[in-house]
Amino acid sequence: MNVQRSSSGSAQRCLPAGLIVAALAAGCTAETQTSAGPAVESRQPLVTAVGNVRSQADCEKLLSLSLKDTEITSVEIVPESGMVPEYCSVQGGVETLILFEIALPTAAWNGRFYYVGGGGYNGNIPDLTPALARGYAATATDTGHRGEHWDASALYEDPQAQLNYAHRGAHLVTVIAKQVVAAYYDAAEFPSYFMGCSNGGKMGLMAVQRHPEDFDGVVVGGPVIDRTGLMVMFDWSQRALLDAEIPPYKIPAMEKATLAQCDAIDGLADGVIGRPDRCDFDPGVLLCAAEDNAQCLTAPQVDAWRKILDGPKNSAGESLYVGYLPGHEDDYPDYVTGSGVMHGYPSSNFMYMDNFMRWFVFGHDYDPVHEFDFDTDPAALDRFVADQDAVDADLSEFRARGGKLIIYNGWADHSTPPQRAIQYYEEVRHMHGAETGEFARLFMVPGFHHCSGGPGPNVFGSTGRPLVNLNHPERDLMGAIVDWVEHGVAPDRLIATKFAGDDPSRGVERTRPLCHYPQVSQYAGSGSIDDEANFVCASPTN
Ligand SMILES: [Ca+2]
Repeated sequence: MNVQRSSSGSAQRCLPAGLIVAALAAGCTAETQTSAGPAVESRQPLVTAVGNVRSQADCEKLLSLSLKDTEITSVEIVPESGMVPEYCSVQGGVETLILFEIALPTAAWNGRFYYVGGGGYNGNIPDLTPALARGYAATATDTGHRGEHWDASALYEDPQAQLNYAHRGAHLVTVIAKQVVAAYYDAAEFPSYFMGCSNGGKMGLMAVQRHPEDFDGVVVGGPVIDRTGLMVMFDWSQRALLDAEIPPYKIPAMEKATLAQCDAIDGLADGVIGRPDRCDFDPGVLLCAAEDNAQCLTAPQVDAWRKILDGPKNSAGESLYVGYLPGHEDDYPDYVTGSGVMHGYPSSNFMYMDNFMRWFVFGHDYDPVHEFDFDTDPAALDRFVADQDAVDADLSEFRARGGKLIIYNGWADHSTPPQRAIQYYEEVRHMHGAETGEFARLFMVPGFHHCSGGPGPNVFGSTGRPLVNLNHPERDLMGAIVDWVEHGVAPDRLIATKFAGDDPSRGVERTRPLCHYPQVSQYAGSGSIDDEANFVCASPTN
């Protein structure tokens, strides 16, 4: 949809006639939705309160909707619980197998639609709570198959299921869900949003590249941009660890070594590595001088870590994909090194790679860690590029429709490598030129792991994070994308919060700005380094 904007950038969008029973403020806007956590200032209210209470009968009426290739199998009113308002839950399937839930707040709808992206190989319907708590009518799908997030076995030798998983399932459900939202609220038009991380980030990129009409605003986190290349990279790191597993008890020494060398490069020795891309770290600094112990790495372990940082190469030394950046290796056991026994299995990178290689590419009996040939076997993945990779940098159609895209990636992401997100954004900038920032912006997050956690300020409304500061235009990604789409205010910076012990109830420990790439956050020279107000976003000086 197109959203009208005034030249001053203030909100001009009104909800469809008949929806607005109670407008709580002048014009079309009302009070910002109440959110849990520390109180914060809000630059301007974003969420329009809609006072039209829908009844049980309105919910049940949806059972009789006639929708293309779609059956609605059940509806029920789910009572209010904590931050989640009462809603009408609609369950069903497209083409009988692409299962979905659509959640429709009965009284607290903010007038917007939100597709919640799913992680891994999806296979189950993601939790809609984060969307409901923000006031959205929301939907999500299992993308057409059932299974644990790491399990791709249901996709074996089934091109249609693979296509549904890649992007078709989410698109079909988006189309259907919008029709259900329109019927339930009697709303002709409403803005549509997407947010997801990891595979959910891929789904967001798939949408802007292949179904640019689906969403007005898309938030993409830690995206699996090209699954084929990433799986080769994951295989490479597991191969590297095959005869040199790195046990969890050595991880603190690795973290200490990278912090010692890389922390201050960003201008502040503050325990957070802001420019890992500027740190020329060599694992050789940890080579054991004498006996192997927890504070050092054996020569094979040093070699394995070098390979993990370098990324996959063929025998001619040609790079096949980026590697990881140094810093904040505390998540290595989860993502890269696993338990450190059984050759490092099972890290999540191993699980996703092993499932892809077996169930998409080579068959059940294939052992990718032992058998993959980095000279000849990458070509075997080429047949999956067209459907499974989201690498198209031409976003012209999405841009022309007025769509806005926010991408974020942790600088300390050890699943989807930060350098790949930068490469993709640079490709988009190359395609769209100096005006790229008018519709697509990238935010790199210091000390942030894959989609969540990490020693840096790590709460800014991303997928799977504590539900605080909801809909705030600078502290909540959904607030930021709405501000951009509906108010024309592009996010120059976001504000990320580090809570003590990563527990919002224990209070704020530090706030920092996240800057619109290629700008970086720089300390202004005075005041607390734990207060974002004392930082500026500026072009990098090194
Ligand atoms: Ca630092």
